[in-house]
Amino acid sequence: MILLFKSDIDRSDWWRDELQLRIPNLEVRIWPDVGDKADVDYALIWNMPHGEMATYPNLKGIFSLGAGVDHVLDDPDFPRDIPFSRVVDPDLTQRMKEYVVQHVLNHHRHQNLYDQQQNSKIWDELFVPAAGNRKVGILGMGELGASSAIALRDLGFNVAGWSRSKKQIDGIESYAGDTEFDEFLVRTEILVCLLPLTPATTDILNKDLFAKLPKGASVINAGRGLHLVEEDLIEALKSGHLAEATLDVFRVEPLAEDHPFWQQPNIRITPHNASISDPARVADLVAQNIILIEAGGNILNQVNIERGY
Ligand code: NDP
Ligand code: OXD
Repeated sequence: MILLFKSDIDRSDWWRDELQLRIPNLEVRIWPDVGDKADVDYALIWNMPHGEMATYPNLKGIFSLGAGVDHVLDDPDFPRDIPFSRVVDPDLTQRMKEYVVQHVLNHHRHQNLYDQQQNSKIWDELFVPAAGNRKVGILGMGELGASSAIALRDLGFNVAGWSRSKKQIDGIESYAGDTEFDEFLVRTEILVCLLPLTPATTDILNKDLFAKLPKGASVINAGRGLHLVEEDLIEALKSGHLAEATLDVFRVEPLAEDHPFWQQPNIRITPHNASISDPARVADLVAQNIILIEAGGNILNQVNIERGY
């Protein structure tokens, strides 16, 4: 049995070891060293060049290396009839929860301003409202958004979420669809984007959205870079309407050295590390799905290709 592996991060040996530990008869071929493409049964991939996946005639299953699948579905030639899964895993969720809590707390407690004050040796205590009076809003209430919302609720924040369908989560206000979008935005002081990238969500973090947030709001984007219209963010920060932003994902990654975001004192940048797939955990999921496919069953965490996430 042969699995094709492609990642942007150079940890192929680690992945191979974890996969072979679970499926000893699995041969792992690291892209682009794939040999005869007709031999390949499965693919575990991230950011494959467009057109490539259509050139493997005998694939039985494709697995995304991450939770997001935009890196695959933006390929017009992607074979849509083959079972395709993404990562849904408590460890990946935990890491995202940590990121969201860390950066919501940074904004809530003015950490960015204190960092700037420290650089200038300024001792100036800034008022922080009680968590219960701080309104956090989560765009995208799926695996990652809902868990992050619950973690923030449990810290005492006033939390709401926005998604396509209504959610029933204790103590978290649910807004759904276009008709409830504005109502969600006007109440949100710290906005966290955990949406998947689809045609409907591309460029969603734009000047119209920023204008609906209350003055002084902050934005955290851990979804995808293409959610954000970068020049609109810079404008909203420069005008003072938005106070700060934390960005983990960018339209082009790595962020270019001459990108204006690096110079913006009220933008905190992290290098797409909000969460990450642990090879041992994902190898478990891949092994389970291979067993299910070989037995003729349905795979776990199947992507709804029509919906786009
Ligand atoms: P899910 O598919 O579980 O959740 C997606 C959520 O977004 C759902 O609540 C869905 O609504 C909502 N949604 C989708 N489209 C729309 C829309 N048009 N309008 C309103 N709501 C919408 O995804 P995950 O939580 O697992 O992951 C979310 C994203 O996080 C990934 O796609 C990826 O881009 C990003 N990510 C980033 C990482 C990082 O390190 N920065 C790491 C991992 C993921 P509904 O529930 O009604 O379907
Ligand atoms: C993912 C990511 O989608 O790391 O898992 O961005």
